[in-house]
Amino acid sequence: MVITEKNKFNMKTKLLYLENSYQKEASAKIVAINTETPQVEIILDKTIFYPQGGGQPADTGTISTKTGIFIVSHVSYNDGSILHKGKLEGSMNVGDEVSLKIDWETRYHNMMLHTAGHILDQVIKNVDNKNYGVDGDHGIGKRTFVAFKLPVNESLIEKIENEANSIINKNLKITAEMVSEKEIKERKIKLQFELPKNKDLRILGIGSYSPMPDGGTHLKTTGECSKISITGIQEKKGQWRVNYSIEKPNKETNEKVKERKSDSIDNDLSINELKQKIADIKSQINSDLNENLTKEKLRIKYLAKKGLFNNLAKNISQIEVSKKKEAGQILNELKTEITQNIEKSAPTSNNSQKKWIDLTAPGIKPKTGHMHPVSQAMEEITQIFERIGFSRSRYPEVDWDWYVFESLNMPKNHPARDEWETFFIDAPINPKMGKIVLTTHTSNGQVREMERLGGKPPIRMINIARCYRRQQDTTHTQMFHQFEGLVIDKGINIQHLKGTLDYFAEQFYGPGTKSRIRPFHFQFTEPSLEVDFSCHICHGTGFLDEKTDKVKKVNCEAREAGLGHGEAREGALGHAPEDRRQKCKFCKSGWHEVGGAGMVHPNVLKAGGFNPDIYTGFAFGWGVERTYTLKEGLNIDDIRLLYSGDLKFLEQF
Ligand code: FA5
Repeated sequence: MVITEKNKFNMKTKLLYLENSYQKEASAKIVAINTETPQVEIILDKTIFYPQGGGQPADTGTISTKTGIFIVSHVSYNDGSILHKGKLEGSMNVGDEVSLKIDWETRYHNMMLHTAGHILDQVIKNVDNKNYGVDGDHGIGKRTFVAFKLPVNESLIEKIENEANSIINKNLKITAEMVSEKEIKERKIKLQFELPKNKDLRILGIGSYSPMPDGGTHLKTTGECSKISITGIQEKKGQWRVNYSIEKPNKETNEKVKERKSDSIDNDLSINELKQKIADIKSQINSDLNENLTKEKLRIKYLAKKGLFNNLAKNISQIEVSKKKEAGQILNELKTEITQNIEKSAPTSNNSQKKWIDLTAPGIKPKTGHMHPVSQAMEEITQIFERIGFSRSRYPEVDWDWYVFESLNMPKNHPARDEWETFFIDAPINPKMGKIVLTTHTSNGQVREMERLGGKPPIRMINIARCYRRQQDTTHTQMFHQFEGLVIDKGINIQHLKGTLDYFAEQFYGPGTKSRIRPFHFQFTEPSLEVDFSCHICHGTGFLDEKTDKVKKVNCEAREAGLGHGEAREGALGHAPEDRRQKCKFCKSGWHEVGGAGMVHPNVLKAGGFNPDIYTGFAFGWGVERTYTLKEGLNIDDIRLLYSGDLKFLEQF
């Protein structure tokens, strides 16, 4: 319909800003448009644009469709219809669904000024029990004022300001509602104005102050308003105007306002406002369906975590308690409707949304990962042992006390158990197997492997698994890995063990690396040994100097002659080594300890069903992390780094 001087007052516009002053965006339909006038005029079925009046300036903003954008520069109220005036870029027609957006910053500032005017009205009315005759006139513009019929004495300015600002600090609730003449009487509402007869009225309440009629937009609480100052009192057009301003928001005032807001009272949302918002969403989804938006786009816009539905559903906390059930129902209905609409929407995007592909552009190389260094080490260890006939087994990392301790010749309450700082599982105790524990070592696999083979050798097992102990420092982690070797057959002796250790040393650390065994004690091996490997930096000498090669040679000869390590070094150099030579910081002694070993104890063989008079065996168990970090060139001085999840560290391997 074309807008004419005659008809422009007949088209009624729904005033959304009266229901919710905080609505910044909405959708609506064009009812009439006039492109003949110097400024294009548009009338909508509903609007969030506030028209000039009641002392509050008109909103500005945009009205847009896919085909055009209308820059709103002025809005006026004409007996129920709202006329938006502005500049149209592109085209728009009657019936078009449009999106409305107001300039929120300007509106919010106007809302603050307008609310400040009402606060001043209340204060001045009560300031000295004198009736100043509220004029009801407010102005926001070059001068912002509230008008009275009688002069307000300038000596009262400070008092008025203090009172007004204390209302702000009290953070009182501000309400606006439509009431009929009858309701006003029934609820005994005392108004500051005479009521126009036979007409519903919008009244504004600030805390418990008596309400006043008002058609403007308002803050939800007085606490949102910045500090008020009176800038002068003047007589104009037969009124007495109290001019005022509000403090420009700055960092400090913003903080104060935020504080007041955060401990503020609930901001109520009426069920009608909720219904209006629901209607807006429905009309938006209809127009999106017409646009053939893809399912995915619709889903993101409406149903995603931050989508329109969830944003709206969050408001349910603001609904008055008695209406909550109804609100829940209509929100559920909305969700079902949105879901159904998305289901029947277009499966893919339409052609206009297809993107060009540049076939000549260089490809993007996908990032490839690699195995964790500890997994790489386990792989390498497995292969080294497989080459000499071992096969890999896997045994539980959560196991019975029997396999972890008791079958390994460690009866209950044996003090040797204390060396393994054990994590226990809170579970019923089995009469034979005992408690359940997180395995402290891979030795739990020894008796299990023997049981698996039912007393029939040969056994050449390599068991690599996770272990757990209550330990944490640069060389210990609560979870770590061990690899356990077990060989059982007729005639197995300690030379087989030493040969296997030397073989592994050369294979894993490189040619020339030696193994060393030292007497030790484990309950499950006899004899028991600790195993060391020679340091690749000082070649087993413990010192870094030019004589390293000589020292190495003499040490080897001395070892062959049965001399101790220190004795050989001193003998070779003829003086105390600490005097002149620099100690190897990596090993400090020429050797690195990696784990334990020994000949399987007869009691363990028995526990596994092997006759110790016929069979013998050796076993060893070392930490994977420790064995790995000693490799040449790695220089890892804190094994916890391996489990830090730090990609910068891990990507180096
Ligand atoms: C044992 O665990 C014996 N079961 C080894 C064994 C097996 C001896 C077979 C005889 C026969 P020990 O507690 O010393 O021994 O641990 C062996 C190795 O596991 C240590 O030398 C170390 O390399 C590694 N290790 C132990 N605790 C941790 C830990 N918390 N973090 C990282 N590595 C560890």
